[in-house]
Amino acid sequence: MNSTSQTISQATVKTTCPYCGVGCGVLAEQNGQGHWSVRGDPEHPANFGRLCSKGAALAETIDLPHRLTEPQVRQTDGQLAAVSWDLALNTIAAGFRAAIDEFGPESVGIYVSGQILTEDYYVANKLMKGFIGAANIDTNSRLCMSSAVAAYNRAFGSDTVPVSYEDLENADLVVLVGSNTAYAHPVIFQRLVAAKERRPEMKFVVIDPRRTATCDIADLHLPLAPGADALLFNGLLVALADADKINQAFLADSVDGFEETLATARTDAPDIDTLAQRCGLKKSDLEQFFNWFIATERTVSLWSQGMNQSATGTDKGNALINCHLATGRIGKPAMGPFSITGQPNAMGGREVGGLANQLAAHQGFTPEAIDRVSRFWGSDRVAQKPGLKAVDLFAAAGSGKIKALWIIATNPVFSLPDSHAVRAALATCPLVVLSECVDNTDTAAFADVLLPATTWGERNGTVTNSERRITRQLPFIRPPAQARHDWWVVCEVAKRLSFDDGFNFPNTAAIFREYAAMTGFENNGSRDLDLSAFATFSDAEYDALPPTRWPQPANQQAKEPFADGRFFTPNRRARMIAVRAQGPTSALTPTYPLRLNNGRLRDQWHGMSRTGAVPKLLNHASEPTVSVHPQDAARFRLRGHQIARIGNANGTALARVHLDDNQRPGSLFMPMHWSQAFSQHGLVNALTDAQTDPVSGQPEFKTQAVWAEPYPAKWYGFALISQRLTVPSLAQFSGGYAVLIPGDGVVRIELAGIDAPEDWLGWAKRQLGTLDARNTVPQGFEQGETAHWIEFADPANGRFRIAQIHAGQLDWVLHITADSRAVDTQWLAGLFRETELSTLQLADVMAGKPAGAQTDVGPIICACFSIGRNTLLDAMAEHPIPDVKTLGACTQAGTNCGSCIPELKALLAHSALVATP
Ligand SMILES: Nc1nc2c(c(=O)[nH]1)N[C@H]1C(S)=C(S)[C@@H](COP(=O)(O)OP(=O)(O)OC[C@H]3O[C@@H](n4cnc5c(=O)[nH]c(N)nc54)[C@H](O)[C@@H]3O)O[C@H]1N2
Ligand SMILES: Nc1nc2c(c(=O)[nH]1)N[C@H]1C(S)=C(S)[C@@H](COP(=O)(O)OP(=O)(O)OC[C@H]3O[C@@H](n4cnc5c(=O)[nH]c(N)nc54)[C@H](O)[C@@H]3O)O[C@H]1N2
Ligand code: SF4
Ligand SMILES: [Mo]
Repeated sequence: MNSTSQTISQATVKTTCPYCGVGCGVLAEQNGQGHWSVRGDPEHPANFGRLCSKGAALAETIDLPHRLTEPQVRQTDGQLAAVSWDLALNTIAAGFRAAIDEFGPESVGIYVSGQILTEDYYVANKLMKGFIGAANIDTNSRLCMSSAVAAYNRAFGSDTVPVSYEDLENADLVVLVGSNTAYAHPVIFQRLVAAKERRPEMKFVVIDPRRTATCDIADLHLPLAPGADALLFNGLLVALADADKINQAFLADSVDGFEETLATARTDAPDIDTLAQRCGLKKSDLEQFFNWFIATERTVSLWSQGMNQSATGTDKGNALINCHLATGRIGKPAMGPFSITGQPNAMGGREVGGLANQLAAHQGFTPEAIDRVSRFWGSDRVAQKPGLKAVDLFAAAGSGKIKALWIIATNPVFSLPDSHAVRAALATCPLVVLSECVDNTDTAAFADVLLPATTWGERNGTVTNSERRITRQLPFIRPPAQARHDWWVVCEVAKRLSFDDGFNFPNTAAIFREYAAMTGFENNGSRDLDLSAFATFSDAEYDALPPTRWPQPANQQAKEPFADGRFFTPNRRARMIAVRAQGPTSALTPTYPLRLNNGRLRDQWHGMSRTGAVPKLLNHASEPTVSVHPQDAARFRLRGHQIARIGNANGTALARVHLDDNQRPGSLFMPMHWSQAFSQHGLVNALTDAQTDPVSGQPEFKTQAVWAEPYPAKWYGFALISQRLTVPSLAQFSGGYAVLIPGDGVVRIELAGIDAPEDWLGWAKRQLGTLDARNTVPQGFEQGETAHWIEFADPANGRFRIAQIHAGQLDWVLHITADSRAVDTQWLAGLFRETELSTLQLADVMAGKPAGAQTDVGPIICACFSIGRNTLLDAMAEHPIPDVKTLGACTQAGTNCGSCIPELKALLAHSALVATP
């Protein structure tokens, strides 16, 4: 870097966070030493400068470990070998061509992701539906909010999200349904907290079987029975009708289907007592919710996976939308039904047509749309009917119907339900192509062709957030030499399939222009999605595009959808959909007596390929846990911090027990984040059924019936391993519990097992890698170097401690105990930094604790400053601390991104309770 000063910022690039659908603007800034840092873009209308813990740690993910740097093709010996791009592309094209020629276009498929850019999405969709000529392209958004898409389409005739973040802030009542906003959309949550501070009369209702961190702002929490949402909203519709709150004028002018819908709702909700009992709620709570909804015109109902991830998620979405249509609370400021998107570009994918049942640019498979799209793309091969949805696409790969499958920016072995079936399908499919930026995802093991993709910080294109706002992602670092943009790869394969004409794009600006033109093509107000104002953008205008909400029609004023009471159905009237509530598909039985709920943690992103690389993001939760209500724990003999085995006919999982009275009794919660890359047996989808919603095809993830029992571990332990050594593969510990926890310079592996080895020293040397001259020399060491071991053994009590030392430094430490206790490993990890360990320090290693007065900071609560529970409790004991602000002033906790504020508040409330006699 040619720096003029060490402190002056050399470059600032405005881009967008690659994580959630809030779509926060990020400023990437380079200092004089060439280091990049990030902060929230104060001008971006999604976040106005805020970032959550994940966004704030983005700079620490720039050098991704396990980065995939070369194209690889599986050889006849079964191993992947690096090849040239030309060879990799030819292999894909030849495989696709052979399958299409022999078995037709429906024998190939593409599975994309809400984490690619709109331009990538557009060309992938164009290739599959426009030129290969079948619609077997689907996206992981199928697992995410396809039920909300289907519900919107049924109600409005279009997939239009009719609410903005400003509407949310200006509402008088916000109903959060099946959404843990505080963890999953933290910046929206922060905006809501700020709105409530400005207008304390604003009300929040949280509808979730668990009491989540989001309940921190709840005036009312409805811990409803899992899956009971449609009942609840049918009941609400009845209550609205009985309170005479139906907007008759709006119904007459704009809505069909009211009478039938209300009559159906009444069968589900004959009276309030029955309804409360069916929903598993207190009657008084239910009445309170209904009364607030009845009384509050400016109401936004926001929903996400607690409703969508269900075999009846579409009906649930419509039951909620029905209440807004019946009251006319839609298309006006501060009200409406708001399905929030999960991934950064889930919305962009919906726009271009990334879902198999949409053709392109919000057009379905009607004869007129097929004709229009054919003329626009200049292709006579456009797909004539919807293709296979995600779960069916993989089932077809398993049954041999799909011969070639290209997976881009998603990890289906981790994220699809019934992962055993997905593995079997990928093992069966003759050609599996995977475009990834890391090489160690669970899906990578099944790839026949592995392509190195560029990723955040390197990519160039657009994303659309939850409120339909398009923002640029701009590159600011150079990708690895062989990494390529996904759009480029798709176009290269298209050309090798001889579809040259449609895919000669010089850059993403050209793709964006074509896509914008398509949205306006023969539109004339007939379709909601219209970006034709951008169709004539120069490259420079594209680069400078400020965050903008659609529609943006050319030569016309942009109008807020539905403001005129007109919808996109053939008769321009919205439709209320009569739905009968149904329970979860997976039945509770004496064998499977518990419901397994699952979802997000605050600091992790899905399969952790990026967030798992940041040690401080692993502090808040570093292992797969299962949260259990104390009543259930007693019933199933589960003890806190020990390991539970959870299972059903699909498989089993192991997770650390977390006793939690925020759980609804009868229901367990596991985070969805642990794939095999990070834990041997922590994968939730080893347990989930591939049951899907008949309308949307979205799987039912959240209500699986399972059993739970104590894992009969005979030993517990952990290994700390210096990153100078090759970290052993978790597969070596497949017999037991094993979780990988990357740290600063030291990797921790948490372990537990049933069979204890006779000789722990021998086991440790085998499992952890030795630096023994008689064995092979691990990476980073020279032949002939030797190490030595120190050992403490107390077999009678099942305690063993072993350390390998080389040239005065720790290589690894293994601690084994007979029981399970939370052990503070921070001080021990610190010893790995010592270049010449003293005898005293070695004695500490063997003693298992530091001799000096070291403090244990406890479980980390504030990820930004790594502040633990004990530090916070000490501060509260020392000073009078009335609120989170004071706590922040004393300890720094919560003063950066603010994601931990709900937990800080809970801690303060808890300590106040304890202090009150
Ligand atoms: N930190 C973080 N944030 C993320 C992500 C991430 O991986 N990490 N992923 C992003 C993505 S792609 C998505 S889709 C979103 C998801 O965002 P959310 O939908 O908010 O996240 P989840 O934790 O999956 O589920 C939300 C809640 O649904 C509840 N729930 C379960 N069953 C029911 C039910 O029957 N009824 C109701 N009403 N609630 C129920 C669960 O208890 C849970 O608290 O998050 C996005 N943001
Ligand atoms: N049990 C259960 N299962 C679930 C859910 C749940 O709540 N419970 N939620 C579901 C939902 S809502 C979602 S969205 C899915 C998410 O599931 P996945 O999509 O499988 O999760 P990610 O780990 O985000 O996978 C994205 C991958 O893309 C790679 N990547 C990142 N950027 C790029 C890029 O620019 N190009 C390419 N080619 N690759 C890139 C990353 O390294 C990462 O491995 O999980 C679903 N599965
Ligand atoms: S809320 Fe957090 S994860 Fe979501 S876009 Fe903003 S900074 Fe990124
Ligand atoms: Mo998602």
